[in-house]
Amino acid sequence: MKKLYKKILKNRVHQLILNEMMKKKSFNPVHLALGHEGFAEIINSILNLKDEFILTHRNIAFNLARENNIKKIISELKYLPNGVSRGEMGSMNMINKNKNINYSSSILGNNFPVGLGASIANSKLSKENNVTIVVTGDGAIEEGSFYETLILANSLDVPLSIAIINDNFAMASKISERRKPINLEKIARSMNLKYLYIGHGELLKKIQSIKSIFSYTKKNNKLSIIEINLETFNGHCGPSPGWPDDPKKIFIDNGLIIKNNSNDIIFLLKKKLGTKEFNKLEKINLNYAKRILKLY
Ligand SMILES: Cc1ncc(C[n+]2csc(CCOP(=O)(O)OP(=O)(O)O)c2C)c(N)n1
Ligand SMILES: [Mg+2]
Repeated sequence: MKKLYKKILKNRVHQLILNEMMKKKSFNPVHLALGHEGFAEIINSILNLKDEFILTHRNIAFNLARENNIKKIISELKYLPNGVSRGEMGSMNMINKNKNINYSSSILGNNFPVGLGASIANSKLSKENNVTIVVTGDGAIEEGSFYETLILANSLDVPLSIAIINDNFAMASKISERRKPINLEKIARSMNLKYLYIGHGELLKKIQSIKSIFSYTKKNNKLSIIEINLETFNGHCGPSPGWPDDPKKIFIDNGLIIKNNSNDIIFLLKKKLGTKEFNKLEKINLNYAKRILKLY
């Protein structure tokens, strides 16, 4: 467990490093995922390297979970040949074929059918049965392709899992400003699909349930849905027209915790690890960040 906690802390410090670099305009704005670290690291720790990830514009927490080498991620953001994707994909479409992240799309909803195709390749067209995970958001499930993919994936019996990160946020809007609620549990029940709900601050208590749903999907070739409610601490995509301060109000010098409540997984980890152990690990991470930031 401690190994996982350390990885979550590392994911946070890596994103804080990118945030500081963004303030200096070291690369184009990145859709940071501050607040998503725990979910990304837990999923990465459960799935193996042969399982395939199909991501969105906000892919950074998963890319950092799969590729621990921040220098390769920074190179990708700078479009350099030693980046995770030879500097050809940049931020919103960042993939990493060596880590089986084979598709990330800036076009909302367009990764659902791609993920379904990948899951066919990973099961029916393969001797093995590997899980494909499509990650998406509360905004992207408003696209028709989400529902089409549910229907077809359910009919085809494939080891596909769709993870919906519900941060009640899309560009600048809350769900209530855009649409009526969508009850994913009821949709899943109506289609006889397994569905797992993770509420705010519940993630660390649901690790076993996440393991179980993936193992069900893999064993039975059945589509499953995971919905997590969490808070994204940054705004849409870094300093850019419309969001000039995003996320300039977050400073690495303030430490790894962004919010002093249970919405922040790092705050929860401090409670789990105890203040003394947490402070020690935080110091190690912040010194590491200083060394990395000096290089650029
Ligand atoms: C087809 C399409 N429509 C609109 C957009 C513009 N757009 C980019 S991100 C975004 C909101 C996405 O919200 P969500 O899926 O909840 O992801 P989040 O940014 O919260 O992680 C929108 C509308 C787009 N990229 N693609
Ligand atoms: Mg969202």
